[in-house]
Amino acid sequence: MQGDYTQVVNNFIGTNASGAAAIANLKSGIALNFCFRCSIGDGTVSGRNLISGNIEHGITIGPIISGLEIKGNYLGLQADGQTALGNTLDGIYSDTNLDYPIKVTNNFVAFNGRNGITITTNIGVRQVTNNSIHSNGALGIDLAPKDFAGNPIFGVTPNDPGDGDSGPNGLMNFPVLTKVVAYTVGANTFVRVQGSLDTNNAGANTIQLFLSPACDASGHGEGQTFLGEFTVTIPAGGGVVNFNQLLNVPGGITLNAGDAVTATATPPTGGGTSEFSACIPLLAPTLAINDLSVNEGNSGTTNATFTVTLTGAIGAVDPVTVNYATANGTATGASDYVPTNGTLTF
Ligand SMILES: [Ca+2]
Ligand SMILES: [Ca+2]
Ligand SMILES: [Ca+2]
Repeated sequence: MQGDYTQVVNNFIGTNASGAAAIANLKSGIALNFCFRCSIGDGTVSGRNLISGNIEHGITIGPIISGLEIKGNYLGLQADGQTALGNTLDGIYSDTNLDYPIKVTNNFVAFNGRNGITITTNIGVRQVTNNSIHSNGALGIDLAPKDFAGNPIFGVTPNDPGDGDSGPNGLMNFPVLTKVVAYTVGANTFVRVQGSLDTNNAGANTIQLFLSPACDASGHGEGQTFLGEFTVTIPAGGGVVNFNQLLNVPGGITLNAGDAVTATATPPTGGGTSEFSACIPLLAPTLAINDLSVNEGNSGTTNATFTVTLTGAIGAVDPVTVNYATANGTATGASDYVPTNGTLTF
């Protein structure tokens, strides 16, 4: 694809007319080469492209000579948006060495044979936000610097202290999640997320949080469901900043204890996004009360002590309050024991 102001919308590329089976292009579905002000998809359902089943990548980004937007497409899925029809290699393979920004937003990138999105070159910012990325063969987002022979080095790129390293997207450090807890309050669902970001990108970095049914085999994310975002302000000169954020989760998202939570970090003013963080399991507070038996005896009273244990909660930041009351079983209130009730706060 070349030319000026080219907009690609509402196509099936690499599939049959129903979008349910591959009629593969022998290379990538779309290859961009010196495109000026081009866009693929426009973020609407009617403008969505289905780019699946191709022999190489869904989209190969070669040299571009202005900003590029890839928005709202299916890459590696059938037209139903759920069933696998992966491109053989990556959903998106970005290999342009020209300093123009790329925005990849609101796409569904799944079931591709290798990475969801690969970013290889050291120049330009490649912003990857608000996508659903899951079930790809390797990583969700892979910042893949090239070796001396010009071949990308794939795999999780570890964080470096201070983030002074350079490479694709500056090898932006991913957030480190330490605890994510789900809370339901009435009809609202929240997550409390704790962790840290270590980078030299001063200012408001955006952390996006994602949920997946299971962690990727790499131990790091993909991210199937976007849960929300917040910013972490890094001081001038860089540093490690801890975060402790309560997010209101949009309706319609089911949170299950044990789901894999991951995050990405995007530097201020639309900088280049990190790889996904390591996964941590979503916690949900649970209460347990010990079993107890006491000998009634024939006179006097015997105290019965019940221990209520709370696990999976944050603690003082989000106190948990629970009502308790005794109820009859084999013992009867008033004649066998003194009924009681009250409130416990942890
Ligand atoms: Ca990498
Ligand atoms: Ca880094
Ligand atoms: Ca860096």
